[in-house]
Amino acid sequence: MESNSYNDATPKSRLGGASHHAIINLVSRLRQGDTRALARAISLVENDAPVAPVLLSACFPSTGRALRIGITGAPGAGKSTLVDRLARVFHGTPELPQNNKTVGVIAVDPTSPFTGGALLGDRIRFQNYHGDPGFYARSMATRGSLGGLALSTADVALVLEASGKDVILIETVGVGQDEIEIARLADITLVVLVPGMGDDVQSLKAGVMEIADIFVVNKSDREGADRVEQEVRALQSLASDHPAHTPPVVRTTATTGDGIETLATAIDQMQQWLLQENRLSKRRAQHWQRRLDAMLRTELMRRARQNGFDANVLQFHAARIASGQQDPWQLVAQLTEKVFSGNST
Ligand SMILES: Nc1nc2c(ncn2[C@@H]2O[C@H](COP(=O)(O)OP(=O)(O)O)[C@@H](O)[C@H]2O)c(=O)[nH]1
Ligand SMILES: [Mg+2]
Repeated sequence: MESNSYNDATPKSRLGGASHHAIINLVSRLRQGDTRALARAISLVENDAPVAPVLLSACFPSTGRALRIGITGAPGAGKSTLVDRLARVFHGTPELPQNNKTVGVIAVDPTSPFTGGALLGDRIRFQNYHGDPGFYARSMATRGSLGGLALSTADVALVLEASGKDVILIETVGVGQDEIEIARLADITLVVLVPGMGDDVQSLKAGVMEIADIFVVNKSDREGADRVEQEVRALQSLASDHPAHTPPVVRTTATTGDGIETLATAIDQMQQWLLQENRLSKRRAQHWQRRLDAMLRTELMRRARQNGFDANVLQFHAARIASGQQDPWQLVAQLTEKVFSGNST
């Protein structure tokens, strides 16, 4: 799971054989709309290649303008279908250009990395955009490595932003902490519910409820949409976490497109709200605070591994600790000292 290349600290291997110049060149191509360069850069970042930090820093100055929208919900709730509809609203289609915004999509579904219906579905749904530089969709295939899924999704989003996309849609399966972290990358988070979950709304993870800016009741063509809506409203009236903003509940039928315009309007209103009183900046600063923390932890662990704190060494020490020959607290203090002094002997 972890990248072993981190163990080798020579400058060449840190760049994975690619020169600094080649990476800068790659970034300048992706910024100009070269889709192949974009795909390559995303792969490097997603695989946690040693060049990733150089690449990301080269991308960073071209970011910050895109609107990032997270779409989270249970498997099969219709997230991908919604993402497809939203992409059409933002980007338009060749027949119906509409807003003409450029759109990037990241689909994160760790439960079905390669063979999942979602990925196949995405390919089919998005194929009419092939060759259009204003649209790019990518499924995250891995769990991410050293820094975890949330961090690698954040990095992929950054690269997509640098390619000049106006809107970035991030689809995640809203189950665990990882997914909540991913949703927190977004400026605006949609939580997708479906009829039939009825009382289950109450069992939704507290974290998922907290991150919702907009509730979408999808599959509203099915019976029970009003029930789900009532459940959400009931929960909202109990919770006072959102004094300034009560997330609206929007009903959709993603398969037919019913309610999508209403949803797009709700997103637009949310964006307007965020632009008032510096709310968006504050939200992004909070995001960066969490991300910095994660980046720092990743880098410290990388340095620790470089300094000999790899799996074998760990195993060796663990055996000694277990048999009482070594004190783990002293060991950790010594190893940390070693990392900070940069002494890798
Ligand atoms: N009846 C109905 N089916 C839907 C709706 N939205 C999506 N679906 C179907 O639900 C299934 C799962 O959709 P998908 O978008 O892949 O869900 P995801 O796993 O949340 O991404 C597919 O067969 C969709 O066609 C809807 O509004 N109504
Ligand atoms: Mg999906």
